[in-house]
Formats: sequence, C-alpha cells, structure tokens
Amino acid sequence: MGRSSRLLLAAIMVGALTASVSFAGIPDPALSTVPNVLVSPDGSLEYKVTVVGADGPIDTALVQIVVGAEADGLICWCVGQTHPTIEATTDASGCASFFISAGGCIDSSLVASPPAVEVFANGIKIGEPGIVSPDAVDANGDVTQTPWVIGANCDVALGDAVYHTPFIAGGLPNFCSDMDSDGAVTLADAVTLTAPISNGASCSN
Ligand SMILES: [Ca+2]
Ligand SMILES: [Ca+2]
Repeated sequence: MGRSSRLLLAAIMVGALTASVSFAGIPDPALSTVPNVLVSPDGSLEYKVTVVGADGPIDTALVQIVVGAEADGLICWCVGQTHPTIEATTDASGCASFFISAGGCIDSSLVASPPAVEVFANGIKIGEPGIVSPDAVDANGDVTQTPWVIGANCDVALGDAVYHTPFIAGGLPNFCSDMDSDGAVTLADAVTLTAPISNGASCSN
C-alpha cells in the first residue's frame, strides 16, 4: 500500500469513527420529547424536554426554546424572565428542566406565521410546540387565541378558574387546559392547575 493510500485509509477510518460518535450524540426529533411549553406567572411549574439520540438520552445537550416574534408578543412575560430564547442543559437522563415565569396559551396551528415556538437541542430542531399555562385568560376572560388578543395577564385569577373548569369537570378536549400535552384534559391536568389557581399565581410584567 502506497503512502497516499495509507493516508486515505486513515482518513476514512477517522471519518467513520467521528461519524459514529457524532451520530450517537445527535438529537433525534423522533426519539426526543417536546411537549407544549408549560409556563406559570409564579414560575412554579416544571417544563421538561427530553433529548434522545440513536444511542439513548443525550447528556449535557444545550436545549433552546426559541419563541417566534408573533408568539413572543402574545405571551405575558414576567419581569426578569429571559425571552424570546430560553436555555437549559440536559442531565444524564437527557432531560432539560425549565421553570418559566409567564402566562398565555398559544396553539401553534392557529398563529398567522407558524411555527410559534421552535425547540433546538445542540442546534438541531427537535420540536415546534405551542404554549400552555394556568394563566389562560385576561381580565375580560379572553383567551390568547380568540381572536389574537393578548389574553393572559400574568395573573391566575377567578377568570382562569372559570375558563378551565368546564373542560376539567367534563373531561372535554381543550388545547389551553391540557397542561401535559397528552391530548386530553384529565385529573393530571387538574392537579397541575390546582396550586397556581389556589395560590393566585401572579407576577409583574
Ligand atoms: Ca389570567
Ligand atoms: Ca392532559
């Protein structure tokens, strides 16, 4: 084998090694979990993104929630809450945990210029979720998306309880009351809503 052939072979081997290492660490949108972004005016609710690649969960991945300009203008952001890009790093289970202080409900399929929100892991897009919150309506009882009024007022008040109650009581599908993004409004969503509603979670915006 000549010198150039040996160099070529070495380059191919290094390339193959690098490729296998890289693929193992590349987030796979199909394997990762990106629920609708859960926010609360008191920052009390945990929102989790799980980043998984071909070899399983990816540790120390940078997860970035990037809220588009349209949705950014419709969300009630608490003073001190970073936006429109919010970052966290995954743990050994591939899990990135956020506690976002804000209010509002954004159904991604209803915005004029989708996507409303993009979520990236190590620079690779892994999801285009919406946003949900106990703080779904403003002081007039208007939800963010009917029509495109801002809705939400950084205050979980009686109007929010009144808004969520029929969906919870009747188990009726409703995007803005589905806190865990499983497509249904169940006891689990009621449990998530209970503390912010009973505490009257609020913030300055
Ligand atoms: Ca409210
Ligand atoms: Ca649910």
